[in-house]
Amino acid sequence: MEMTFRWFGKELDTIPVKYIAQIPGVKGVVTTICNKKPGALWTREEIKALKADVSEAGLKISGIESVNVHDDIKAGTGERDLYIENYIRTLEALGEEDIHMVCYNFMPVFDWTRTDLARQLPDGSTAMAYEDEVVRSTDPEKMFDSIKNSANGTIMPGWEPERVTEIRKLFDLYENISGEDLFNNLVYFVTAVMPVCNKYDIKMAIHPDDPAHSVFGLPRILTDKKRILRLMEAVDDVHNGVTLCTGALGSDRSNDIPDIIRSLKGRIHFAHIRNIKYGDGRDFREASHLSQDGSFDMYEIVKTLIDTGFDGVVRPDHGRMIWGEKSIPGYGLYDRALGATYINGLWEAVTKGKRQ
Ligand code: CS2
Ligand code: MN
Repeated sequence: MEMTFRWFGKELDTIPVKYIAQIPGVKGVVTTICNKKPGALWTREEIKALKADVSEAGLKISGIESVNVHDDIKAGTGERDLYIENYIRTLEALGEEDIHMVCYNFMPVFDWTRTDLARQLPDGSTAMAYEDEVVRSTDPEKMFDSIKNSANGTIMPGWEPERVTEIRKLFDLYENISGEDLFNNLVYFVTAVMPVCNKYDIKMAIHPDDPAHSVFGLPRILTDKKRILRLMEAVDDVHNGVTLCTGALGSDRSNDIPDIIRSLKGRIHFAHIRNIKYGDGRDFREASHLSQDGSFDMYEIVKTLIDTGFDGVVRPDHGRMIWGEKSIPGYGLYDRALGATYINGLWEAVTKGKRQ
């Protein structure tokens, strides 16, 4: 596996990329061109500049997270072919620049959703949390304000303040779109990008919906084993793969993550490894990566990845905010670095244990 760290680029991220190079075992970053709107074309010059920023620190780009998909593609409007064409040309530019893994999601309107970006924990750290009742009773436009006010002065990807003006329009766009429509639009998109992915050996890695159920009445389709496998079978090509995000999938406590890993053998190209702690009903909060701090058995998750021959890109996912750090919520340096070290430790132990 290739241990990496997510980096939002020098303009957006609070963390200098050279600090990432100091985390034991981290050889690459997954990154993106910040401020690129979904649907916009990425040029080779821009990708080259991003590569130069990363290689200056002695690191490589292990993959892109994310090339975001325009809502016209998700909703399947008459404009979608135009945006798909841009996506294909972007993949072509990435392939030419020797980048071979692209993470994306197919969630309508919003990326991940949390109701609290800085829940206070007893040890003085803070973590992001999700309360279903808050989502059910909050107008999405209001969520923008609360996110802006608790984002430590940073911009939360997906919750850029200017997006609030398009929210009404976006909700209208999905008014008559069922989960089945969304799935068909996803298959249409994936089918369209497969030729360029095959040409350049680019592994597409769809991120599951986070949380793994519908929010604000919008359809959500990548939530469990059955639905993910349906996508794998609909476009049965190794380049149509998955980002195994333990926290996103695990937000539905009926999801058995090791079982999902086994069923996706060969199709997991990227793993987001993190832990969450369940509350009542659908509620949860994020936790440190350690098994003992959350609801998942991290040893079993790592072991199942290794047992099934997973050899892709790994990164720690959201961390807590500790040691007084102020950063993009979920994306501080310290707790994620501890997470990377812990995952590396599990990996070494499982790998050596198997040899004995
Ligand atoms: C990430 C997602 O922060 C997160 O929860 O795992 O935002 C992820 O980058 C996107 O859904 C992928 O497009
Ligand atoms: Mn994730």
